[in-house]
Amino acid sequence: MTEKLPQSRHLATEIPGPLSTAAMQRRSEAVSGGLGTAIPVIIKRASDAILEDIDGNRIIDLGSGIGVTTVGNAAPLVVERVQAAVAAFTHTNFTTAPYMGYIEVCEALNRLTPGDFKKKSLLQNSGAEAVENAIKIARHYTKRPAIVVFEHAYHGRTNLTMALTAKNVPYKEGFGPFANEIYRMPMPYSYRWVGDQTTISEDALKMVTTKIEKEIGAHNVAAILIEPIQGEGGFIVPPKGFLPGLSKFATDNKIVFIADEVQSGFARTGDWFAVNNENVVPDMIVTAKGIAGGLPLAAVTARAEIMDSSHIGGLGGTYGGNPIACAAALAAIEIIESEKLVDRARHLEEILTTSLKAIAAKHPEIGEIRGRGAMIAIELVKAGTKDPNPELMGKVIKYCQSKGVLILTAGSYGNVIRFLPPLVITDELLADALDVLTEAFDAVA
Ligand code: PLZ
Repeated sequence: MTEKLPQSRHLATEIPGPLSTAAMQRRSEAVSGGLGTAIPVIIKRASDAILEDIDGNRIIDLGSGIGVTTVGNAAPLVVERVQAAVAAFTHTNFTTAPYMGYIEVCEALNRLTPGDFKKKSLLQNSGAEAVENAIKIARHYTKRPAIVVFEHAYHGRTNLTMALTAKNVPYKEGFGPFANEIYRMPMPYSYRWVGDQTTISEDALKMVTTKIEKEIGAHNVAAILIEPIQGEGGFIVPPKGFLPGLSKFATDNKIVFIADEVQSGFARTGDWFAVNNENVVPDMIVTAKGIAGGLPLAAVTARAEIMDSSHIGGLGGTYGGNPIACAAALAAIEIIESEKLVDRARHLEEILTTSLKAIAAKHPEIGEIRGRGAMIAIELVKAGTKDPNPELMGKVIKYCQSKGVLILTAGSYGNVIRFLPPLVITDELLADALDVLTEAFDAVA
C-alpha cells in the first residue's frame, strides 16, 4: 500500500501549476464542455483530507468530493478491503449470481437506519438512480401517481430526478421535457421566509398540507420526498417541527415519506442520519455518497412491505451493489463506528462555527451561518441587505484555491459557501483552512 500523504497544506507552484494547466488544455480538447470544474488542477494522489496535484501542491479538501469521502480519501481499511474484493471477483451481477457483500450492506443499512420495524434494502450506483428507484417503488406500493417535492430541492440529473430538482440553471435548462405528476411545495427557508419566524413551522406545514389536499388530493400522493437538510439548495435546515409534522401528515394519509439522505446521511450531520435529530422515522431512506468511502454505491432502505411490493424482476440493474463498492461500504461503516465519526462531526461543527462566527462578526456580508455537524454553510449577501452576493462568493473561493484550500459552493442563488470536510480531518488542518478563509474575507470582502 502507498504511504499516506502528510496532512498539511503545501504550495509547490502557483495553483494551477504548469503541469495542471497543460493537462487542463488536454481536458478541454477531449472532455465534454458540459462539465464544470471547481478547481483547475489534476489530482495525482489523496489521503484523508489532503489532495495532491501533479505539480506537487497539497490542497486541503473541505468538500470530500461533494460529501463522499467522509471516512477520508483512500482510507486504509477501504483500500485494503477493495483490493481484496477486486482480486476475489470483479462482478457477477447480483441478480444473476448473488454474493455476501451485497447482503451484508443491506443488513447494515437495515440496522443503522431509524425505525424498529422490519426493513429491506436495494443497492444502486448513484444517488439519482436510488431516488428514481425510491419513487418507482413508492408508486408501485401505493398505486398512486403523485410525488410531492420542495423548493430548493436537489435529487439528481436523470430525467425523473431533474423533474424532482428545483433549480433550472444549470441542472434543467434545455434538458426537458420532464416527467409529470411532480408537485413542488414551499420550503420553510427561515433566512428568506417572509412570514413570522416564531410560527414558521406551523405556517409552512399548513401551506403544504393545504396545497396537497386542495391541488393534488392526498389520496393521489404516492410519496413526499425531502432532503432533511437541503444540500445543493444551500444547506437549508427545516425549522424544528416541520419534518415531524410532514412525516405525520404522510402517515395519516398513507403516503410514503421518503428522506433523501444522499448528502446529509452517514454521520455527516453528527447523527447517522439527519432525520435522527428530531426522531423522524421515514418509511424510506435514500443513501449514497458517504456510504462507500468514494466508490459508487447508493441504496434505498424502507419498510419490508414496501420493498417487497414489487414483482420479482421489477427491480435490478447491471452494476447496482457491485461487489467492490460493497466491500468499500462495509469498510466505511466499520470506520464510522470504530472511529466514532458521528461524534467527530459534532466536534467539527464547533470548530467550523467558532471560526465562521468570528469572520461574520467582522464581515456583515455573511448573512447566515447554518447547518449541522460537518455540513455547515454560510450565505453571502450584500452588506445590510439580504440580496444574494454571488460575486463575493466567487472571490472568496478563488482566493482560498490560490492558497491551496478547496471549498465548495451551493445555493439556489449561487451565494452559499458550504463546508463538507472529511470527518477524519485533523483539528490542525481544519484550523489552517479556516485561517485561509479568514484571510480571504479580509482580503476581498
Ligand atoms: N440527492 C440530496 O445531494 C447529489 C450533485 C453534484 P448522484 N448531489 C451532488 C452534481 O453537480 O451533479 C445528490 C444529492 C441529493 C441526490 C443526489 C444525486 O446523487 O450520486 O450525484 O446521482
